[in-house]
Amino acid sequence: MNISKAHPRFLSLSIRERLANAVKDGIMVPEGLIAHGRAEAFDYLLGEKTTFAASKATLAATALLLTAEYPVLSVNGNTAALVGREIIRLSHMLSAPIEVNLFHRTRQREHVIAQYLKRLGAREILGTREGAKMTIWGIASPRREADPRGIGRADTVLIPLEDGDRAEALERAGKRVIAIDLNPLSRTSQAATITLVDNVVRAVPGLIKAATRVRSLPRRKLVTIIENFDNEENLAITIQEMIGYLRGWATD
Ligand code: PTJ
Repeated sequence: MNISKAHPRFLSLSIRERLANAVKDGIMVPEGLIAHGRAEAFDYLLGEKTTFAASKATLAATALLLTAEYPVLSVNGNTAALVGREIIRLSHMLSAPIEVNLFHRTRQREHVIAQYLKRLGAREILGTREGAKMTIWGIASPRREADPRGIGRADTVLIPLEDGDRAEALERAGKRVIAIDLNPLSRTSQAATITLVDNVVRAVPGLIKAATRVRSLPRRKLVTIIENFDNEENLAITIQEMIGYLRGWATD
């Protein structure tokens, strides 16, 4: 469909179109459309913008990624479809491998997503069935399969659009977890070390921008940024931001 750029919901409509095509191409599962719809509702409650709390989390997450010994970027169908290009750029900036990790895991989808990301410029994609030989215990889905060269040995993992099981299990395995999830109430958001309550289409470009800005800072400054961040407190601020936004509508 040809969506007019003049349409007030152009961005949202074109993202939906991109996702519908990603389902046709086998990158995304139809369930991913439902997940996206729910996230859109949360995005509305934030005014569809990156809030103060999300910016703070983005900075702390960037500091965590830059100081990590072995950061890994995990990618599922929705993430590949929405920000495949940006994830590759971030992976180059951080020298961090990309690993495909799917809830609705099939060999075919792993392959389709890996090929898609390679066409966009990724050098190597970990986590395809031959590589995902390790098990992360405590995950009740095929997300438990991990690549020993990637998430298996990572000390820090970026997990956009996840389910709570894996966030909790990765934390239990001693890894630091950065989540991107528009739902501040989700188990993922609550379990992560740092949660970016932001749309992934803004959050990943935000990480790239922040990394460009702070990557030359001395390590101790980056560590101070991390130490000054409290995820629980930041999620509470996010909920206050939602309430404040709604109050604005109620009183206008
Ligand atoms: O590609 P697969 O097989 O790994 O499947 C991907 C989905 C997303 C279907 C799967 O991981 C799933 O079912 O996830 P959940 O449990 O629905 O959780 C996804 C979370 O991501 C929800 O809390 C959504 O609010 C959030 N989310 C979805 N789209 C976005 C988002 N958060 C930020 N930006 C989005 N665009």
